[in-house]
Amino acid sequence: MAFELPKLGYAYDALEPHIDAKTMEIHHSKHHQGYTNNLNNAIEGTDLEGKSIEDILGNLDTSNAAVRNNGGGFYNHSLFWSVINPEDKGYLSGELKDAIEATFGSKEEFMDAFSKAAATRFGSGWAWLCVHKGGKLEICSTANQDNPLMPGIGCGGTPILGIDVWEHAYYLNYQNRRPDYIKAFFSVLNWNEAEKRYAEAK
Ligand code: MN3
Repeated sequence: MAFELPKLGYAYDALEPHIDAKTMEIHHSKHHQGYTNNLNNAIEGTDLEGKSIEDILGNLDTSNAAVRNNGGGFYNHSLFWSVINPEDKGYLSGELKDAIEATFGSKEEFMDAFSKAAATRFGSGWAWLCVHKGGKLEICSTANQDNPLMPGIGCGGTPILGIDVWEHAYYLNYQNRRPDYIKAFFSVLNWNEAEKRYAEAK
């Protein structure tokens, strides 16, 4: 069973004005579709075929560039679409609120630290909020399409929030103004999804 591009569950223009429809359309239908196709090609006929993406990334041979880049790209974007889902966004509450306040002091201090990780990732990559077994939170960032699930990349745990800081994620609307795009991300962030992922992963 090959991997399939996940449906967004909302329209390409649903995040306007924070993330524009053209960026969403190209990002989902071209970039994410490309990672999906290339991942399927990379695992076809190998012993990775039929495994879950979490299993593939968690046991990744990081010297396998095709699976590393495209498996990461497939997983990272699937997570990204879900955490910017504009339906039923909710607000920071419950166990995740408690954990964020215990780790970072406040929601605002968490947002500052996460924004800094996203802004200072040189070149293309992602910033993440991860949860370790037991519930401990950590912010980190990864290069390219690397992911905290991958072994030995210095950023562990299960990602529950992620922001794509590749230029293709924001350049049409924000050009070089990555900090403005990071602010926009928080305007569309789906806290209910983060809370759900926290509860499942902790
Ligand atoms: Mn992207």
